[in-house]
Amino acid sequence: MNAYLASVIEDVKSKHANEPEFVQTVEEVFSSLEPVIEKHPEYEKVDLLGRMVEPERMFTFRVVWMADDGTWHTNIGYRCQFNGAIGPYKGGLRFQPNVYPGIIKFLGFEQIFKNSLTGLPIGGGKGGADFDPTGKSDAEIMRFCQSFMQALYRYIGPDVDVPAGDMGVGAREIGYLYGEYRRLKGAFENGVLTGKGFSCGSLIRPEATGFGAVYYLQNVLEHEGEKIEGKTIACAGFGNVTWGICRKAAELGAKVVTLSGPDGYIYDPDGVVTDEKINYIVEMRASGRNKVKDYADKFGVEFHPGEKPWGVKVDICMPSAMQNDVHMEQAQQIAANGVKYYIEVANMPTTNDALKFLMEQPGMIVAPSKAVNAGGVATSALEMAQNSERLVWTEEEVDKQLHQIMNTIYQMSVDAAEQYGLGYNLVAGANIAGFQRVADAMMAQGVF
Ligand code: 2IT
Repeated sequence: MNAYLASVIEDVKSKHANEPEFVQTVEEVFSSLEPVIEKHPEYEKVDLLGRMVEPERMFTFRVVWMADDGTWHTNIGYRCQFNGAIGPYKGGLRFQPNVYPGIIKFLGFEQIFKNSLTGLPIGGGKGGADFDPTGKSDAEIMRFCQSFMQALYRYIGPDVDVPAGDMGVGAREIGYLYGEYRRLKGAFENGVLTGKGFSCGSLIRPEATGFGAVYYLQNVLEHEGEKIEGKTIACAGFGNVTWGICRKAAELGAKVVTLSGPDGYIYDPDGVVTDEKINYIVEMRASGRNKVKDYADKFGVEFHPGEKPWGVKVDICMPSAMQNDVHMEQAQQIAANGVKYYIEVANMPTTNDALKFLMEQPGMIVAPSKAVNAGGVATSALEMAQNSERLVWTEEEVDKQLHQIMNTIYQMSVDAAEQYGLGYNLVAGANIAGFQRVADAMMAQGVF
């Protein structure tokens, strides 16, 4: 491996051994960059890679809130403003008990390259809190969000840093966060947050990640001379992203046959295709119970407690739950089932060894999450654009732009891999194309 690249990876490993997810994503992205670094010796002179793995700014803050029973609780809030070379920091907030700096930094690092791939002016950022929304009342969620924003509002803004949702943060939380921001600032700066569910949110933003993933998938299928109609898809999770995939897949004549949760997975051979089933996903999520078994109980389908859905024989796997869902064991099951399309959707859903194994399977096509799920943040950038011009675009307009952006991301990835002689390699292509735009902007802006 290129000596400079190897030394930066070694440095990250030794400095951040206590942040394994962050180390994992740096290794994953950098493993694709060798030909680019070889071609650009000038990067080493200004330590471009060493600067890229160090956030421009990252901070924690105290979030204190009162539970309904009058007791007070303290959580840790985070915001990582990782790279602002191509635009205001942009990326979601994750509320989940396992949030710690390694998770925030892995998500922030991924976000840099994902946001770059969209072609839009958005830098990379991420944040969140080690707060568990499961079972919390609406009033508790509101108080938590208000306290979170009291600590964060000085450090964000429509031209500075624009948070959005991620796991545990949806339109309701964004509404409460926005209300508190507006109250503190005394101004209607609606571009400070995206994923707003009220008047100035973008239409199609809730659907965008799932719709975008299916648009990307269609490009892959077309490359293979296949169509989406009639295909069976295994999904994981039952959040906003999986919901969007189910909807678009059903509309195009394909069917999602598995969903999963922390309690296990469900198998619905008829597919999550009717409005009733698709709407029930939203209901299950909103209940705060976090149990996918509810779907099996309601629709009388199989429930497999404590298991993951990756042993089910399908045409396409779309891991859409969370990081490191697919380990070597599941990757081997997927390969043994003869699955041809492995389309990552959640941020880093595959361990690095499992990803390498899947990419080596003859005939299997692997697409990386930072490209496949970029439709979410791309539509957030479209929401920022609408907020700046004080207009709301039609559903058709947003969907048309989203579709176009996904097609471009796919094509840019294909072209970047080909340009460096790597063949049809969507993983390397996305890493290279995402990297190049940020690298150019950093080189142009001087060394800091
Ligand atoms: O992982 C992601 O891209 C997101 N959670 C969405 C970020 C955004 O700013 O819409």
